[in-house]
Amino acid sequence: NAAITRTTNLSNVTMANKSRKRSVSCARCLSSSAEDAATRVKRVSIEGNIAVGKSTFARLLQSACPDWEVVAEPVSKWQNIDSGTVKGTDASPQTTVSNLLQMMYQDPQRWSYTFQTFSCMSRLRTQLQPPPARLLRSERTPVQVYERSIYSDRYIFALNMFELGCINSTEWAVYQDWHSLLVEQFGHQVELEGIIYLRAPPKKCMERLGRRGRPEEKGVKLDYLDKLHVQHERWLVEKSTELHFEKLKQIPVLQLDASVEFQSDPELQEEFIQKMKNFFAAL
Ligand code: UDP
Ligand code: D5M
Ligand code: MG
Repeated sequence: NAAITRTTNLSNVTMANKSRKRSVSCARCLSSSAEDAATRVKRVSIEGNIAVGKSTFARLLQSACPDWEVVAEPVSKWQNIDSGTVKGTDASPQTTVSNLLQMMYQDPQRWSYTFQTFSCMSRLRTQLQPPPARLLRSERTPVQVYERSIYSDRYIFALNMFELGCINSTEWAVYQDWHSLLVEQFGHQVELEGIIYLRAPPKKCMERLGRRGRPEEKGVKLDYLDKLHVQHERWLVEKSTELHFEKLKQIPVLQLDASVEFQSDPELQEEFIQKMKNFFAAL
């Protein structure tokens, strides 16, 4: 059932890689021999609704091939923000830890904008990390796979928060201004060569969300997953979301049907991995 949607041709990809080379070398401070190696590393993100199975799929990829490196979503950072020291009852200082993920779900009007700033900064930080030496030494097609990206932050979550009224029009204008500036300034370092879209009906995601039982997500309703599903479809399938970055408009998208129980099915896993190999080889 999976279909490959290719929205760019290979010559575009080659040209983009050449133009990427110079900025990769200077911004990541690599030697000229490492420069070629870094340029060869492809970067893709796994996108999809909450609990569709991205982390499960990412673990599968990580164990399938030593030339692939998976970068997990920094959820634990959002759950544990060191918000400074306060005086304890015995006058000794105590560290307070905030759970911004929980705060956002409990009071979206108050915390959505703050969450978007922190989520985007933490993803940017990971997208700016140079590839590990193991990938630079690889003889084959080395790939870095990110669980979501600074692009889904904006074109899925922040946009949805704005449409729901949890981010007001002033916050949305400010958000878009600094997001565009960051993407433009960091240029090729934050570009992706491909996107893997794990797709499943929102009801299936709801079922998996319940099974996972993350405490902060207890109040998440099917209606919220429906809305996020529509955002994914607009961006990655219908291509009707207004995008602000040329490269992103051209990006190849591999769509995988994640409604099947791939976690416990070795044959399905093998099928997915073969599709990954073909997709990566064509980037
Ligand atoms: N899961 C499942 N079958 C699958 C894939 C995932 O039951 O084929 C479960 C998985 O064990 C977890 C939940 O669905 O309990 C959500 O998966 P994951 O955390 O990977 O989703 P993500 O939010 O990262 O997309
Ligand atoms: O996503 C992890 C959790 O974090 C899930 O509850 C969705 C939430 N999330 C991730 N990114 C964002 C942004 N940018 N805004 C709001 N909420 C976000 P999971 O799909 O479980 O891996
Ligand atoms: Mg996950």
